[in-house]
Amino acid sequence: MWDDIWTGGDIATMTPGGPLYGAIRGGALAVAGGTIAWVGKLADLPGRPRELAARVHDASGRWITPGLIDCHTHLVYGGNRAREFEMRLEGASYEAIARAGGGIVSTVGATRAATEDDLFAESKPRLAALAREGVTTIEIKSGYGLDIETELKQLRVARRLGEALGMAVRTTFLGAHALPAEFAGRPDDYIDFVCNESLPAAADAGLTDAVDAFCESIAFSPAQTARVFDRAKALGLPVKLHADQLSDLGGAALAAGYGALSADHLEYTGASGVRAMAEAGTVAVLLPGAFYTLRETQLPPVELFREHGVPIAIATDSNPGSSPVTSILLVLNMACTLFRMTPGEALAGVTRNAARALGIGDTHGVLAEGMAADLCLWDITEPAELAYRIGFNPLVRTIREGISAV
Ligand code: DI6
Ligand code: FE
Repeated sequence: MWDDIWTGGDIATMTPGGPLYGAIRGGALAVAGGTIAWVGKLADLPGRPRELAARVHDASGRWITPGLIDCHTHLVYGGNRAREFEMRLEGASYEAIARAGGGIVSTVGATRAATEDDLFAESKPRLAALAREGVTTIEIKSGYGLDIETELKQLRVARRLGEALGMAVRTTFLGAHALPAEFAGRPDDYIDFVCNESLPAAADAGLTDAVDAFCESIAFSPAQTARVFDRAKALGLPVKLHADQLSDLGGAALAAGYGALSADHLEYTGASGVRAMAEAGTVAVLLPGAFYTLRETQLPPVELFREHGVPIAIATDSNPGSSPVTSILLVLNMACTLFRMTPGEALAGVTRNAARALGIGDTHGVLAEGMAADLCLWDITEPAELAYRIGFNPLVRTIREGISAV
């Protein structure tokens, strides 16, 4: 006997290799103990729904997709940068703003100053906004603390938020995000601190599922990034990387060399980086919200990723500076409009491939027997509607691990 069965709807299973979206018209999906027990055509059910499950739900005229996965965010931070946005539009340069104490440094200040409860309260509406659009799993990075106490505070808040809103949260330690003022002019000393103190502290506390770094001329060099990755590997933690966002420092290839789960941004990644990612099975995480906000013109090499079979995920990059985005549906649209991805690729980018980017592809991201019963029910006539509309939310309900969430 199953717990629940959904009948009468269409199902975008997102399993690869078959029809577009892995679509099953007139499908049925059964859940037992929080995992998917059966999925297929209603006509092929091994009996009558009422005899097979304790509860039968009619999904008629609607589509069921996997719960959406936002695999790259900096969602937990203090304050905001709206005033800075205004200043830039009034003509102030990024450098002038930074000199006046703005930019990422101001977010570090506000995040350090916030109590744990304040940080939780400030961040919760952002996570709730994503939940209302069908996000059931989210990755949240540290990186606005840069000292041990605040990095751990961010990660604890991320975990608490997941419990409060019934979402799966994967935490990523991003100590190597920016150089804190107390290490001004001493980036290698700061990397020592990350490797020997803050990263081990996060790992010891059991607060981090992966390790990330910002490899860029305005952040950390490939050599410094490699030191952080060596330490992560020694601690048994998987890595991912902010790579080639503003220039090609070879970040994608560096990440691939460490067997990274993902390399993210990638606007400036060249052919050798793409090949290295293909060989390593590293997922390309594209972030159209940052591309849009920064008015970037260099497009990521989407066609090369396709040619080499590199899985493409997309995410909000939700952060106060370069991507103040809390809409996964808007990101689907941006991926299509700005990056010329297809709606099918975009949906795979927030389901199957996003799961792989988090190392949970064996249990999440597709609707198949044995996978987590994380589902969204949408009032749409075809899956492409999710990416096609702008500013419209057709979510009817979300189920996480078989239980009603939104
Ligand atoms: N890349 C970015 O664009 C953001 N962080 C990162 O690693 C910027 C974050 C910020 O401006 O607060
Ligand atoms: Fe980011």
